[in-house]
Amino acid sequence: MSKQRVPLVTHIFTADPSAHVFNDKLYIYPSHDLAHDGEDNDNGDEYQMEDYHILSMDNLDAECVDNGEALNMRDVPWVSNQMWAPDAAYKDGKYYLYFPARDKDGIFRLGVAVSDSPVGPFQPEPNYIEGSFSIDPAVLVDDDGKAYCYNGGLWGGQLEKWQTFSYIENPEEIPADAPALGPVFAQLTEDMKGFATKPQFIQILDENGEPIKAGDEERRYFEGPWVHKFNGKYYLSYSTGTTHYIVYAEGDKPEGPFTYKGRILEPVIGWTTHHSIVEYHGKWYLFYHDCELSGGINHRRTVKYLELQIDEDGTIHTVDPYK
Ligand code: FUB
Repeated sequence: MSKQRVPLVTHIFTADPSAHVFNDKLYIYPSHDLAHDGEDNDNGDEYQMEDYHILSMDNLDAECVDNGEALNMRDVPWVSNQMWAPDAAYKDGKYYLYFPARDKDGIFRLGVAVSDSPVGPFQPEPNYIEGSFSIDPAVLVDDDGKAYCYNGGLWGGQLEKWQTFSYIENPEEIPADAPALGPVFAQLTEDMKGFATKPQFIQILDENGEPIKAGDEERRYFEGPWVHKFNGKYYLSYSTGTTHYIVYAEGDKPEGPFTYKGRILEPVIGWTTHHSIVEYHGKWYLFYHDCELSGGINHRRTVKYLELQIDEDGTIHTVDPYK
């Protein structure tokens, strides 16, 4: 029976799935949603996650296995709370888990932890990645072995506070007709544990080559970047946040610029939408989450997947998650 569009696991709540194929198996690196008594707010205070559980599937028909706790915030010296959406990468025999969390000053940073196994346990580096800020790391290891980190999120993800690359506690709102912010791009060092280049903002352009504007909420970047390669081109996909779409843009280089192409996923049940795109046995899959199982509780999400249709020219067909 197809497991498409149904929760991959139901014994814990999982979100923000970053899917990868390692050794011909599928590994999913999700956030682990926990109960929260407070109100939902624009700061994301309801997302109080403390650890990561890696999911795996021998193939798409196999059971999805929870491999247990792979990293807990109590073991990461620089973290105070909120371990949000992670990603993972493999290089030279080691697996790297990248994760955002608040440091002891309440500022979101990116951390890295290392393991010999794709499911951990992961050994965290003692400090966050120097020069990192904001949330939602996604790492692409390119065909030439160079690795790139994409990241950033508005509102609770604090990206507006870093618009000058220095921390501003109370930044001015970005005018609707000004270029939108982010995402952030940096090349990783050879050892995968630091930034080799200064973080820079990626440009996302419209069909006329003009930057997408901050007020263009159906197309502007909000959070949750992902980059996949298809026929030699780079495809940056992301959440539009307030309008709840997953959209994508196409580029010739890993650092962009990227030109907006269209919508991948219509809104899911729940406020957030967050995805990854992976090729497995010659087909393309979208991993995503929604709040159907919890009846719409925003911080109680479950990870699902569905097959994507991608044309030869890279065009991705829009999917309605419930049709
Ligand atoms: O899971 C916490 C946050 O919600 C993630 O970092 C965002 O992408 C959104 O899904």
